[in-house]
Amino acid sequence: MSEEEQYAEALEAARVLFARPVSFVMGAVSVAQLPPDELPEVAFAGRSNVGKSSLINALVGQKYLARASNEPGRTRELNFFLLNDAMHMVDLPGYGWARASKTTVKKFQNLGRDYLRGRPNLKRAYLLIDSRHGLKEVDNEPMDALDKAAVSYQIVLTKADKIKPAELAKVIEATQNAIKKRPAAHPVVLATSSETGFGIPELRLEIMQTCEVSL
Ligand SMILES: Nc1nc2c(ncn2[C@@H]2O[C@H](COP(=O)(O)OP(=O)(O)O)[C@@H](O)[C@H]2O)c(=O)[nH]1
Ligand SMILES: [Mg+2]
Repeated sequence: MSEEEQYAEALEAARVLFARPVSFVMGAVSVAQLPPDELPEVAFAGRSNVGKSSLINALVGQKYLARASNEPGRTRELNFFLLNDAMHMVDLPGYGWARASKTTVKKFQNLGRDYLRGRPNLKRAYLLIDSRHGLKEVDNEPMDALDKAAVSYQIVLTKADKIKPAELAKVIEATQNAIKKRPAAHPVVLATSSETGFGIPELRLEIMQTCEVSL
């Protein structure tokens, strides 16, 4: 089999995995409430409104599994989703939401941070960044924390449909350059659109391989 055929086959396996049953497990508001850490897990982090919930919905091909909302304060929990009884995906609380009170914001950030630091079965965190904006000052804190905790993370650009392909290529390059010296960052920056499905099959495959799930 040629390399391309092998890759096509792997993408197909990932498509099948993400079409398997998926369910909402729970929303945890403290680390004490987290479900058992037996299954491999990936988590999605990023600013409020960056497209975390939409990306999870796009991955599993469902519109309403993760609640995508224009009201960012409503997703203040760590939301756990179980795929194929084999792995968890976790929708983390968004950071950098100015409208909630300072203490509320802090509390949720701490929860997300405590989770990211101390979860033994977390295989990788996906840090979502809006394609139109690229990395911002506010994104440094989570990257610093992940580097310090030596938690593997990869940047996923979202809403790629909102900019031209040439601009997207520039943002990918600038982002890859910006993270070069970050020890826990995956060197490859992925680009996705939950709206068009661009990049979704490739991300499915990444997650499947990261969690070492087989069909
Ligand atoms: N055009 C476009 N809009 C998106 C995309 N992903 C999310 N959105 C929109 O961005 C807003 C925030 O998305 P959401 O998933 O709730 O973000 P979250 O707060 O990070 O969970 C919603 O209005 C989504 O419809 C995308 O890939 N393309
Ligand atoms: Mg959300």
